[in-house]
Amino acid sequence: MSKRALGDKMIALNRPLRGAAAAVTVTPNRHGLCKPGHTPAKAAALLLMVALSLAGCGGGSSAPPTVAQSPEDACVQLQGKTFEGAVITKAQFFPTAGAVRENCLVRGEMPQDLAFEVRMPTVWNHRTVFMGGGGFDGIITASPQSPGLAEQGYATIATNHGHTAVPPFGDGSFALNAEMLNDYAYSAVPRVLTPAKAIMKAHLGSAEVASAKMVYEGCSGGGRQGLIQAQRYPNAFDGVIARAPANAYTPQFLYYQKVMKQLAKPGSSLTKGKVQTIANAVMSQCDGLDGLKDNVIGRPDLCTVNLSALKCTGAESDSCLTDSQLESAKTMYEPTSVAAGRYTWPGFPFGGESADPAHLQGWGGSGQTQLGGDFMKYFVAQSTTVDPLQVEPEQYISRLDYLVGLIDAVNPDLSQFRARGGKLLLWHGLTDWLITPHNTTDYYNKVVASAGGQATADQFVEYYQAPGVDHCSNAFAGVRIGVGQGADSVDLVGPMFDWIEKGVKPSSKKIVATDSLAAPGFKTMQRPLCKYPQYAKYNGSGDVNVESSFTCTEP
Ligand SMILES: [Ca+2]
Repeated sequence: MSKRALGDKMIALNRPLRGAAAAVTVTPNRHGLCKPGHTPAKAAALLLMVALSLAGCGGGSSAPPTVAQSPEDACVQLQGKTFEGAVITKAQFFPTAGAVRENCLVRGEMPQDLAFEVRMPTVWNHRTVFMGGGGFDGIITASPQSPGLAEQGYATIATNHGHTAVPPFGDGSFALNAEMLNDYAYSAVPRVLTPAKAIMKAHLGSAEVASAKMVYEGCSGGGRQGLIQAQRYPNAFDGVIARAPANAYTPQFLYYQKVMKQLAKPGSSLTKGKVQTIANAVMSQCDGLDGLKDNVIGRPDLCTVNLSALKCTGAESDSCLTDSQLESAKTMYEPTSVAAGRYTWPGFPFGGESADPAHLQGWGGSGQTQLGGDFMKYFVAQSTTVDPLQVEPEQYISRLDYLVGLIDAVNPDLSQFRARGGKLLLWHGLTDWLITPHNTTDYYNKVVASAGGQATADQFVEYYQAPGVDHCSNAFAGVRIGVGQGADSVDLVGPMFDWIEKGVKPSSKKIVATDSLAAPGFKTMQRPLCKYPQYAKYNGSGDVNVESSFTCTEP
């Protein structure tokens, strides 16, 4: 067991029981008897016993001693039970596997097709994370954005958001069903939360669960869901971590359609070689602006590239662009305005250009075409047969306005969330070509303004940019998907809980990100993650793969 895991275990063991009249710490043992202090050897049965034995311990109650169940028995007996309208269709016990703690995984199902899972470690660290999904959802994720939750004893909750689909992006046809669309847009998380908490109370202990903090963390569509919670359900979570949020949902998809339309024009598509030509020009002109040539553009805000210099002067080749191809590049970078400015989408910064059609993100990649196509087809036109490129937004203004109100999460007024002590962390990769980091920067600036200024905002919101990081991560299912060569893996859950439990701001401590999947020829790197608008500046000496060689610096 690692030192950290051991520490968490001891914290769990030493935590006073929070039951009625529990004035002194008492710990039930395997036989249901009570005594001061704790017995580490009894850890496996301890937390389960808490729920069963509170009435009989410390309060002078005459309730009889309770016979202990094994953690496995306590888990599987949940099968078939109903909690707050959710039926338990699976209750499976997992023994310790490597560093992953012994846990109980429960699946709950509700109408129409809303399903969720709650994973409860036997030795719980008294912290719960609701893990967000992404794309069109439809699957229950088992992958946290912050690494190591199962190893550290976090309880986790996740949902399919009201329908079943195939990864990675799902299928947008569920949007033809109004109830499923509502679940996806905003209601799945609060609907799931009630039975999930009831299950946790039954298994982990009512008082323990009631006193524990809960955080939502998600990326992309999950980042949007996180912001929905902070904006519309301010009491649902103590903290929200929104990574690369798809919160300006409707304009984002209108941008995708605009790109698809541009690339479909005769002579306007961009070969992989041409995009690589653009990428090479950007990297050669902008990499060093952050003080270190390392294939990571740390200061895209300083990066300006004259794309017209790439115009073909002789025969067309992959090393130059025609006028119509330059127009395609401009469409990618520049802000989008649809329906005379009714829907706007900020452009993309330089860096992260990628054109492999197999990529999930990138210029005209499958992420944009599938998500954008299904949005225009099923969400906007509500048709199974229409060609997405033929759906003219101007003809669907009322429907688009409805979708903005239903799905988008752009309200910067977080005063209720702030008033109840809620904290928000925003994070975005700077080579993300599915959702522009400018969108998150814009939202952050609006939240700061709405809060009345930086000093007030600093009390409850922090924003982090991750240079050289693609959409949510540089890897998907263990495979490198984009061009990012930055440090894409970082634990934000730990810093968030320290904030909401102890009042320690994330920015007051060093947060270190690492490269989850080093590219061939590149060493695994560490970089400090810096609170916006700071950036990680190379100190001028030292190993460039070690975080101590960099200092968070004001631009
Ligand atoms: Ca650099």
